[in-house]
Amino acid sequence: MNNTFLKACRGEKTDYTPIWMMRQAGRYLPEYQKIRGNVTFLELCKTPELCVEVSLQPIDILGMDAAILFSDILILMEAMGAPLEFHDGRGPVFPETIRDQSALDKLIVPNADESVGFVMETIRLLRQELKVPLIGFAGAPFTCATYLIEGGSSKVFWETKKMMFREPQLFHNLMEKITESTIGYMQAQARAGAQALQLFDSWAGILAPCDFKIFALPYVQKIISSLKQFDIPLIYFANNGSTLLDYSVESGADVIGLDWRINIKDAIKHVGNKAVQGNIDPFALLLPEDELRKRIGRLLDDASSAHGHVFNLGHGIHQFTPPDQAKIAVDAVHELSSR
Ligand code: 1CP
Repeated sequence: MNNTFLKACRGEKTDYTPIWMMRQAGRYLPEYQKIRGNVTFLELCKTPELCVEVSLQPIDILGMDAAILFSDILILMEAMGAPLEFHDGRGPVFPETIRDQSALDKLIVPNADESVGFVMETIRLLRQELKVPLIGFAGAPFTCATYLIEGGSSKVFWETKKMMFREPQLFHNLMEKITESTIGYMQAQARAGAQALQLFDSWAGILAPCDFKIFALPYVQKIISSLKQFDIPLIYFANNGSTLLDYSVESGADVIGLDWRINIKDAIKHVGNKAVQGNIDPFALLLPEDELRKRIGRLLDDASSAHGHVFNLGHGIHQFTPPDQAKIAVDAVHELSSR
């Protein structure tokens, strides 16, 4: 068993810096596309045997030090009773938006083992196959709320911010319900065998720090504290979150995910005795090999003072990234960090 990732999360000494990449199981891999060619995205998410296969691909093909469960943050929203559609090229769509109390009242707090049992089955099956640790995940409540309120992806988040500022109580009620659901969901993942859990807050960076503190952070803290009993590393990643870094630390997570917009050395000064995860620009994978290796070497140096460093991209790997370039990065991290 290769436990390098778990050790780095706990700030223990490792023989080399472990690496995985956010969204590593996905569209940039031809092997993923082959499977995805035969099923819709939602069918794929609900078929444990196929989820296992695509979760294993980046481990087998690229040599990542951790696997992440193949699923999507929006699967839980569907289990809460929000019909979910995925349209090729347009991304997720929630035709029934949540913009008033009566729509919110129709959402439920699901029993995760029953309503998304396929996720737990995927975790159990993966644990039998894997020789590296398995990361489970969920979307952070604020990020999930934006999809429910907007009815899908958004650029300006008009409806979300309108609700926050005009009907704050309604917004908090929605956050409360998503939080309760997420606690049940992540606890079920831990019981099924997830060895670390990550909360993805992809849209946290659209918030002013004062609003993040009131409308998002308390819910992240509630989820994190409900997971401490499992004694597994908890990772919080706020995308575009450099200005929220001190609050990310207050989340209670053991590992602070960093996007590429901050120098990791500066970030480490803020995180105290927690580990960091990140943070190379996903597009830097397009650099010529020698420059990519140099950049990785610099990042490893900059992170040398961290109390545990998990190498990652600053956000998800882009779908058009050549897999060979991802492989160069994995090998470079292993080689340049080996001690
Ligand atoms: O066509 C396809 O095959 C669907 C593409 C795809 C994939 C491969 C989507 C649609 N989701 C996923 C998998 C996925 N999503 C994983 C798999 C595990 C991994 O390898 O990491 C994970 C962790 C997610 C999480 C996710 N989904 C996030 C958080 C992370 C991030 O990237 O910020 C978000 C915001 C989503 C929503 C989502 N899922 C898919 C799309 C197109 C979107 C919308 C993104 C947007 O609004 O811009």
